[in-house]
Amino acid sequence: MVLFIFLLTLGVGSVLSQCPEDFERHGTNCYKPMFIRTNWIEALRYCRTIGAYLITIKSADEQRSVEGIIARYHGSFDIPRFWIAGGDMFSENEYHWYMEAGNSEMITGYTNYDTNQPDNYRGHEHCLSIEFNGHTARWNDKNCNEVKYFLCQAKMETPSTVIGKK
Ligand SMILES: [Ca+2]
Repeated sequence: MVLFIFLLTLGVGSVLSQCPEDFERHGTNCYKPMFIRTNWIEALRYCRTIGAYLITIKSADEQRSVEGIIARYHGSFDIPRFWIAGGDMFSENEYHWYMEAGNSEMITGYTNYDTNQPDNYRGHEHCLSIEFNGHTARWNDKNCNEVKYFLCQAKMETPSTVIGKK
């Protein structure tokens, strides 16, 4: 009986596990393109206000997912440049991902920098962006005050958080 309930819970859980409303699922990630342009810190804040975070790209799979979304909406972005959650504003050339408030981690794994980037051009580039060229969206450090589009990312809602909402 206990095993039966356990299996039932797992079954219900996998059905309920889903992305937040308005987010599209790619693997275990949830993404939402934002059709507004802001500076980097406002993009970071905006995603947090909707319970998400500015996108991180931690694997080639995630890079492909993000490129796929951007490619699909390509015509909707007059300037297809987007902020991602990486920055080295606190220590030059030590890039971190800034996700939830108070939660950051050093970028030590996957990267996809454009040729000769990051270059900290004129000493004023501390926020990471991706620039879509029609096929790929490689990374470049840019001035954090520039305005760019962005995407928010959210975690899939696990069975326990879904049940917890009832
Ligand atoms: Ca640069």
